[in-house]
Amino acid sequence: MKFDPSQLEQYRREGYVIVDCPFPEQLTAACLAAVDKVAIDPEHNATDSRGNHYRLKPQVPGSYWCDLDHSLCFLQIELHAEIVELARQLADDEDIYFRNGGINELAPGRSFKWHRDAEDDYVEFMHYFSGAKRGDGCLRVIPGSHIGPVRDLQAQMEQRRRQSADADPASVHVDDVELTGETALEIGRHQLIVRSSRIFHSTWVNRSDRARLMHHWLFRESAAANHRFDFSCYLTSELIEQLTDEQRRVLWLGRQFELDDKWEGERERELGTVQWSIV
Ligand SMILES: O=C(O)CCC(=O)C(=O)O
Repeated sequence: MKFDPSQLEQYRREGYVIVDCPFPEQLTAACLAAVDKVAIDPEHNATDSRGNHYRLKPQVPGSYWCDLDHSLCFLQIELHAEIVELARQLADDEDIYFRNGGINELAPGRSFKWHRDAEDDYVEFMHYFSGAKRGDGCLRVIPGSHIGPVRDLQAQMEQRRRQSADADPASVHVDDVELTGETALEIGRHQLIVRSSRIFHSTWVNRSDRARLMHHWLFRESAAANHRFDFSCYLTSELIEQLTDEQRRVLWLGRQFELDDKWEGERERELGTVQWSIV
């Protein structure tokens, strides 16, 4: 699958586009079954210091990674042939690599505050497993904010937070301030948000009584020195055997490359302990 010219134009202009999932719903069902299998009572999830794994215990206390992020059923979506084709089209590079995936399980009463993920521009895929509406913490974006600096938006955000009636507007437990031009990306369960890493975004507070699951993942162009993992050290051979040659290619398995220093601390803490397999 490729983006058509109007989708490409929207992505370049607004910094995002919404498409139907180009993979079968059974792949999502398999991920949800895996979540049910490993989820624990949130009352007992004392090591989720990142606030993104409500019922999903981190493999190492304080880590971003639970048992599922790069487990086989999640990789089958992250590295689905149609997804890889879309990512290659946007990067204009056949030799892209999968940098990492992740799961945000947004707890009831929590939100993400306004931010930009990175200054580098790359494509991120976001799949809200049950869809997302304002009431359960959908994404808020400023269309076009992937272009240029976000200094003015940050200044507006800070000024509005100072004027806010909320005692602590920077708290994840309150809706962040409304910004000029923002739009809420309410989407269905079989849709994907494809967006630039640079778009300024936040979420509404999840006001439902259930956690809101969002699976997201990203690719980098071959020239970007931004490898977070050498996946051969983190994926079991049992899992790797189940992947296609094309999927192994996007993981850059068996290739030599430098890892990005940015995640050295994470690697020291997790290498040899964190691993993903078939759940
Ligand atoms: O969980 C979400 O909906 C948004 C998370 C977010 O802001 C991010 O992944 O950068």
